[in-house]
Amino acid sequence: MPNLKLTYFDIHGGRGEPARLAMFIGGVAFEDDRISFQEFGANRDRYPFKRVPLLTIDGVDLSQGNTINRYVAKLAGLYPTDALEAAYCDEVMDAVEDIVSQQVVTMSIKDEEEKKAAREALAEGPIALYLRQLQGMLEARGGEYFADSRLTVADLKAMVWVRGLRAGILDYVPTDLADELAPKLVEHLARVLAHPKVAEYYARFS
Ligand SMILES: N[C@@H](CCC(=O)N[C@@H](CS)C(=O)NCC(=O)O)C(=O)O
Repeated sequence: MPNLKLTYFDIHGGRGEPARLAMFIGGVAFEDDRISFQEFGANRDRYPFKRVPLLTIDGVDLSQGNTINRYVAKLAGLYPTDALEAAYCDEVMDAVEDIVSQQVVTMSIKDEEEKKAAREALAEGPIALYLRQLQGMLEARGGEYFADSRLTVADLKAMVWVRGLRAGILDYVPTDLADELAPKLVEHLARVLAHPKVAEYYARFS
């Protein structure tokens, strides 16, 4: 097994969280390099594209959250070997990445009224669309997991997004939006959080 170090913010969400979870679930040893926003700012130039997450594999950098997710999920046994199931898994991860990118745009809005308007439009438009669409995909795959009829890294990526919405990480986006528009995704969130290793992972931080 290569020597692995995952560098990401010290938060329970975001683009680095699915890879941390996947490695923990699969018993893949890694250095969990949690950095503060200040440390990131001071070392920004060291990261590829000046962004994180960053996975260092035997000292060599690998960037891009979903690329990292796929790689570590293969090591952890959380990525389908069947080509079509792998595509279903990728589809969900890329869809979540789409909506996260749209959310991030609103984070730099300084004016509070402007931010409120942008977030309300986001909630009514893109977030509602992605919640409904992802719920439809889950139902199309049997209703329990997004791919391979078992827990995969796609479930971790979707869970982290829905968990963040319900936790209120985005001011002006109602925390019950997922419950209202996509109750099956909320059930999915509960299912993933109840996985013994996921529960153990979050219990370490409470
Ligand atoms: N396409 C990249 C985007 C990475 C990204 O934007 N990361 C954010 C944190 S989640 C970041 O480093 N932001 C710092 C900045 O934009 O200055 C990926 O999927 O990993």
